[in-house]
Amino acid sequence: MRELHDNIDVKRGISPAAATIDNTPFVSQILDMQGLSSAEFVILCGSLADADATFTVLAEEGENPALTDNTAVDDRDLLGLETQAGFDFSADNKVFKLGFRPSGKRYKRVTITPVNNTGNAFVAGVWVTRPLFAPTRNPRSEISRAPWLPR
Ligand SMILES: [Ca+2]
Ligand SMILES: [Ca+2]
Repeated sequence: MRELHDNIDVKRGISPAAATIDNTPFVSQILDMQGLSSAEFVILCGSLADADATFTVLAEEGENPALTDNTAVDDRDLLGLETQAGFDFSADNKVFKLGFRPSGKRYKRVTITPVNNTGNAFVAGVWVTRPLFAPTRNPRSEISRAPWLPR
């Protein structure tokens, strides 16, 4: 099965929401990498109205489900760099991606932090993951509850 559909699982990253008009960070849902061979965080920009704002991307990980033990993901465990996934005010309607390799740390999170933003900024995100087992279900994989996987 080489098609994408049965080989990926998608999860909420950053839901579409009212515009952010200050420098409040966009914080993703925490991804659980158990049962996944890799994951990609996809950032979708809507309109970015500010004239000089920049948006930096930070990837963090840990062993605690709430990431109370968060540390920055080592660049070696990323596919592409956080700087390549970052953007500025001119990135209206553009899409960016940042890949995660299995690093030994189970939980992942992406934070997008605006600087100099006072205009309306719309930013959303999705986790696109590759489970160890296919086919995956739609809309949500039940892989993590599969009885043959370690708890
Ligand atoms: Ca813009
Ligand atoms: Ca500004």
